[in-house]
Amino acid sequence: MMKLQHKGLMFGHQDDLAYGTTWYSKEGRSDVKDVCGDYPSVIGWELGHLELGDAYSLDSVYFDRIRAGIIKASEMGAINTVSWHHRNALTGGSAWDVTSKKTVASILPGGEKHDLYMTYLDKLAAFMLSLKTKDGKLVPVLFRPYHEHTGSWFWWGKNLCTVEEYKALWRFTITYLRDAKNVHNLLYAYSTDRFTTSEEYLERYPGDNLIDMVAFDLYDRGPEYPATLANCAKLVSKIAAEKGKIGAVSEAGGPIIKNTEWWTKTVLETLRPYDLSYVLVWRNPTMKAKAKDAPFGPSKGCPSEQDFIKFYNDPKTLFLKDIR
Ligand code: BMA
Repeated sequence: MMKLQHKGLMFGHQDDLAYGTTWYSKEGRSDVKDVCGDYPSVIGWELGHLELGDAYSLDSVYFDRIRAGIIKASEMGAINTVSWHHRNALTGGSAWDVTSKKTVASILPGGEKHDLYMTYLDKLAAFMLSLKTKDGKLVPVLFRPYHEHTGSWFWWGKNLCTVEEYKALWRFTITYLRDAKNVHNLLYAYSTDRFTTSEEYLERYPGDNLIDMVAFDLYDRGPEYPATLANCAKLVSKIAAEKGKIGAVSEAGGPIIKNTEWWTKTVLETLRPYDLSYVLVWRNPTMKAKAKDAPFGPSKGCPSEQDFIKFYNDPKTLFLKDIR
């Protein structure tokens, strides 16, 4: 990934192999491949509800399928990244439950929910250690928990915990997974939401010894998007270069039904000047199940299909065939 980040911009898609706008769980199928004939080079997965011991995720994907998909993607030569919208251990609510400012403190050592949090991590560790190829090799995964913390919509967000508590959460989590659970197949990604300065970006950064990738999430919600995306991309690629880390746009998404040149004119032209590892767009919920969520990736017959093919054909973008 360090070398590829100077060669081009990889394309990622959340849950790409799990479901698409019109299908669910079909071996080998991908909305992106339906459109351009190639798979994304980065595949995102979500582990929310693994901590509950459930059979399937909060996005209705069976964990057995996620495991098989991660292994398959790695064997194909793709990079896997995993997010985790795990539940609020203090209130019992979802990751979006921001009713208490004590959740982070409660799961840290000494806190009333610390033991419960360790059971979450035990389940996570077992899952990560089960990611083995046929020849017994552990699959490397870019793990990206506690993201978008410069906003305050998750229980780990900026207004819900102190800087020290947030850093301690990372420190404890990584140390426990690595030293107590012997998990060594993870790279750790720090990923903010929007920010304007390097100081703001790094305010809650847990440290160079813990983090492998510096990234940010940014969705297109209006005309200021290209300028904001350019500024964040400029700052993160600079921080990545200075620290010798991978830099990425860990989540993006735009109004691709209305803005049919979003792929080339907005994303590609804005990110072209920067050496970033990848841009990942969020999921394509199956229309029937979640009609309220718009798809962020392309799909066969969607209005921006031709523009996505242009994006695919541009030498700057790297899909699976480009990195194998
Ligand atoms: C959000 C939405 C939700 C989803 C969550 C976790 O951005 O897509 O529908 O449950 O991510 O993947």
